[in-house]
Amino acid sequence: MGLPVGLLTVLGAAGCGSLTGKESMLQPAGPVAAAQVQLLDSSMWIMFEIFVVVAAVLIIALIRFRARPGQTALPPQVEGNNRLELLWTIVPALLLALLAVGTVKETFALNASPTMKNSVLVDVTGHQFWWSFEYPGYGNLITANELHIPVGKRIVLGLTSADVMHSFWVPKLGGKTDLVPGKENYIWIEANTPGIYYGQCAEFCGTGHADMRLTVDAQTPQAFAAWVATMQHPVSTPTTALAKAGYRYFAQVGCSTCHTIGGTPYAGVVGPNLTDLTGRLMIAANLIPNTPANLYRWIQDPQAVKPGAKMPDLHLKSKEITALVAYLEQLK
Ligand SMILES: [Cu+2]
Repeated sequence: MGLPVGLLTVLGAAGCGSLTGKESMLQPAGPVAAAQVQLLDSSMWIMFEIFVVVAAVLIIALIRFRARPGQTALPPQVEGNNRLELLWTIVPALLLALLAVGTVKETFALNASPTMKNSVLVDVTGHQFWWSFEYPGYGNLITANELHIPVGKRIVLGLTSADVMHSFWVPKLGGKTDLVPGKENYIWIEANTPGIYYGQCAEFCGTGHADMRLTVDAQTPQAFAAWVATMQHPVSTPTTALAKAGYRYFAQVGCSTCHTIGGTPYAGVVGPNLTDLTGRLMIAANLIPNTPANLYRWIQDPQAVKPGAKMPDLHLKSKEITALVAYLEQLK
């Protein structure tokens, strides 16, 4: 990382930490983000050098041509200087051309298509205010808000929206690209090392926009294969009496109208797919940790947890919520 971007990082760290935090694009963790920060770094360098030259010329002019004591007349007025005019036209043009070369080169390198070789395709759909991830190459398995990917592999994302415009952005891996209703945009990302990478919708999409978060769980190929296997054979049959009651309530009170649970007849598509719910770190699009107490709170009054959430308050009784939580806690 160069000096200008380094300075920016220090300033950012002193201000709010967002430049060095878990959503820092200045700490790339994959080739796409690395190429993008490289581009930022080179343009910052160019601008930093221009700043130094302009500031130096300004300071010299201020000192050298300042008004001296006893000087009353105006200094000689000059107008036009062909050599200077040429210089400050050609130099910026050359610098911009230099930047254009890098930008165009990276734009082509980062171009993605669903037929890209040696890649995993994931169809991403933005919803107010959560994310759906579908894997066409793995029997169309679907998950929500936590994208699982194998490390060291190109992940091609086909981005679209079910309602309004959203924008996919995982700063440490790359982005940001719009999800437009009725259109599919393609980008690719790749993670170098296993870990959790944090992202956020980057296009204002309504009340719940700030809480439309996501994570990318980059896994070793073995761990990813294990996750795929679990998803393809989900555990969805309730075992305890309470969970069995929860399973029935899921249809009776209306949860199944919106949610799908793999391995059951529940196939709603309005809300997030809950098949691997216990495997998720967070709920409500990565807003609160996935604990039974939080799940209870969320089902009881979604708006109180996440203002603007489309999940309705069904005015459920406490015994219904307790049973639903018991059932949902068994899903994996
Ligand atoms: Cu948004």
